[in-house]
Amino acid sequence: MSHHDERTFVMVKPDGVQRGLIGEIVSRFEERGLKLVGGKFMRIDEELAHEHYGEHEDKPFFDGLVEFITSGPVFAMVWEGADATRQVRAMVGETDPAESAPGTIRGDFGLDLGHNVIHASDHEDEGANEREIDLFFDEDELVDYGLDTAAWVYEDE
Ligand code: IDP
Repeated sequence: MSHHDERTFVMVKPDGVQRGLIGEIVSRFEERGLKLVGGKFMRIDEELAHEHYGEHEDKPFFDGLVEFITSGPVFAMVWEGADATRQVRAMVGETDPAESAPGTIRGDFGLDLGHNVIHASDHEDEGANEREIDLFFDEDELVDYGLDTAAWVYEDE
């Protein structure tokens, strides 16, 4: 089952929480066949925001991004499945909702680059998924269990 166990980090941002999109977003990943292994409703503090978005420190939008991501609660999650990081990014869409195809989460629920509803680990940034999971979750917050539907989602489970 080893190639079905890739994990990726996903977070409904403060705009997504306020707009009541947690359930819709969780449903999409469940329906795809991914397995939820961690979830946390939380508020991001200044320090965590700087760590999470450290790569954008020198960008003009950085201060606004930190202010936004700390402005209200987020719903952080870890999802597991075959090729999970790349598949989740495909479901999320482009960074800019205006460039995102209908059917993607940002393409269906967003119009504005600064309020793009969801974060998901970048599959093109090697190890970003594991780094982000470690930043947001302790090992004992990730739940190890079997999902009975896996035998139907995967041909070779
Ligand atoms: P990603 O979230 O699709 O991985 P990143 O390039 O890592 O995109 O940017 C992180 C977040 O910073 C984006 O999701 C978006 O909310 C915000 N952001 C990126 N570029 C801009 C910009 O040019 N103006 C305002 N906000 C931006």
